[in-house]
Amino acid sequence: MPERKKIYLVNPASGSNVAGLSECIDLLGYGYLCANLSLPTLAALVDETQFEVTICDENVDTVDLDFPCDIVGLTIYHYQRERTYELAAEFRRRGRFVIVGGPFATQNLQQGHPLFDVVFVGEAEHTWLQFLEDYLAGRCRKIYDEYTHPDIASLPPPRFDLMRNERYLLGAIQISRGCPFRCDFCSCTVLYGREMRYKTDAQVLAELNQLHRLGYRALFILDDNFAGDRQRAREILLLIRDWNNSLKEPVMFSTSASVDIAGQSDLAPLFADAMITNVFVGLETPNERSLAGAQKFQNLKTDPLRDVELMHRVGIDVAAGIMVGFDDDDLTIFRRQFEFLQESCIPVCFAGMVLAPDGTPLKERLIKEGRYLGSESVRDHTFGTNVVPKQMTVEQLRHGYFWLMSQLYDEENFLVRVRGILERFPKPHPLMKRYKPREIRRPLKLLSVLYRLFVYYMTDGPRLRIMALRFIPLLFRRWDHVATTIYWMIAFKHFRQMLIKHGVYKRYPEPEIIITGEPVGPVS
Ligand code: B12
Ligand code: SF4
Repeated sequence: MPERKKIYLVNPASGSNVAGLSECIDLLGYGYLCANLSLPTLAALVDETQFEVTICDENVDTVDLDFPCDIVGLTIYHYQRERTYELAAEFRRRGRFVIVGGPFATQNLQQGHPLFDVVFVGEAEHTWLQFLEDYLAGRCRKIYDEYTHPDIASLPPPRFDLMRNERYLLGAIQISRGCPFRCDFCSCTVLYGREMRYKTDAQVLAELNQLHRLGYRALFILDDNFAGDRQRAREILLLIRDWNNSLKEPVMFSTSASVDIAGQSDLAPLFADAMITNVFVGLETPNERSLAGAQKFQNLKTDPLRDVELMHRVGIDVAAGIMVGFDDDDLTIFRRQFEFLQESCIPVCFAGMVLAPDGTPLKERLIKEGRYLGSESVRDHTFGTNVVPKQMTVEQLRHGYFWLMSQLYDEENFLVRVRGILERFPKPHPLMKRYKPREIRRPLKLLSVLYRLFVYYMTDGPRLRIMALRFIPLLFRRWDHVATTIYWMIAFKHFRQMLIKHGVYKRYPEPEIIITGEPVGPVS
């Protein structure tokens, strides 16, 4: 039998970022939030009699530049492109055959790139198999493009076994691809289409069981809009609920969904029953004209604050995504957003400036109107923008945004939101009685997390010490939610550190008073 060809699949480091909770992951004793599923998904399709696959995720491991292999496969997302280019250059220098795929390749490398022998454009389930066949036959193309969206209902479970599972906080599972909505700033629909594609019940169960066997007790359903098809979402929620009920040690989930799930009377309770208790929703803005301008009509058909409250009342910890700098936003938006979020009682808010990703209708419109600043400034998604807003200057937008962030993550304001949600939370779900986080099997690790958190709050200045003291009565009042409250304390550390890193953890004058458009520095 001929020797198997060796494939080394590498996910380059993503760098610190708000969405990945990078500033608190070390405190929790993990390397990264969750795995990216592109490489384990492709690895599962490989014929093992012909190829041997090794996966390295640089977020949790060290890349071996001299790894003995025939093919190096890199994944490339926008935020890791510099690192991907660096690695590609190193591997090429060592004479390796280097291939690349992923959202950045789909949107920016359609014509190929001198650092890569092969570029994959689009979702690669079909083209990957074609490439492997061509490689063995010695007739590879430079570009493998796929402009249709493959059916995911026949995919084998991703090769989770090739990942360093002990280094991820959450296990990752993808149940669907696509989103039916058409928000003009979103690249998900550009990449994965508007038609919802779901895995079958059998696939979902196989993946859940595998992740459970690997020891995960917290999973991230990393779909863009898991409830995009309400009927299928209901079926899957029931499936997960029953699966969870059958387990001695159940699992907690987080995912993303549109806020209007709460308007469907049975859906939010079903999420809670399935133990999907952490849901990210794109609230975006309280400015209805901005929602309409961004084509986010689903948020207009509902009352977001009421929906959030409904979710809180069934025990779902909502995390909010919001943006400032839409065409219909003027300088009053920053305070409006702040008040809206305080009223929402959502502790964890991911706020950003409006940004136009590649391939989106928003980017096309901005280019036509001469208001697109170029993709380079997208380097940092959370603290950057590539949009010239209509009703303020870029400087005013930045300033207002920094003001908003420093208000949201002011100790007192954060506590107000935590208090609010705890008042709304019901008793924990009965399954929680059987819930044992992974850390419980390593009590020393759990103790060291608590110790590091304690040291952080006690030694990083008087404001944090006072905050910690004010958390104590909350912990006791809702002892039944002590773990979630500690999670918010950890998340607060992340946001605070992120703001400090970006020089934003300061007091800014309120944006209404900025009228000159000149850069305005923080006040002490
Ligand atoms: C989970 C996730 C995260 C996790 C991290 C996951 C990780 N370890 O990297 C968290 C929550 C931390 C996160 C954060 C962010 N994310 Co994110 N995230 C995702 C999400 C939901 C799933 C990724 C995944 O596993 N997909 C499943 C796989 C199977 O799909 P895929 O990667 O596209 O792979 C297919 C093809 O692209 C191709 N392919 C991919 N790689 C390769 C390699 C080879 C060799 C080949 C042949 C083919 C190939 O084949 C695969 C099968 O078809 C995607 C959206 C999505 N639906 O994919 C967004 C997504 C990747 N995120 C995105 C963004 C913008 C962000 C943030 C910047 C958001 C923010 N504002 O802060 C941050 C930055 C993170 C950072 N700096 O690390 C964008 C990236 C856009 C781009 N052009 O690069 C996406 C696509 C969402 C979107 N809006 O369009 N994210
Ligand atoms: S609902 Fe979310 S995933 Fe769907 S198009 Fe809008 S922003 Fe994108």
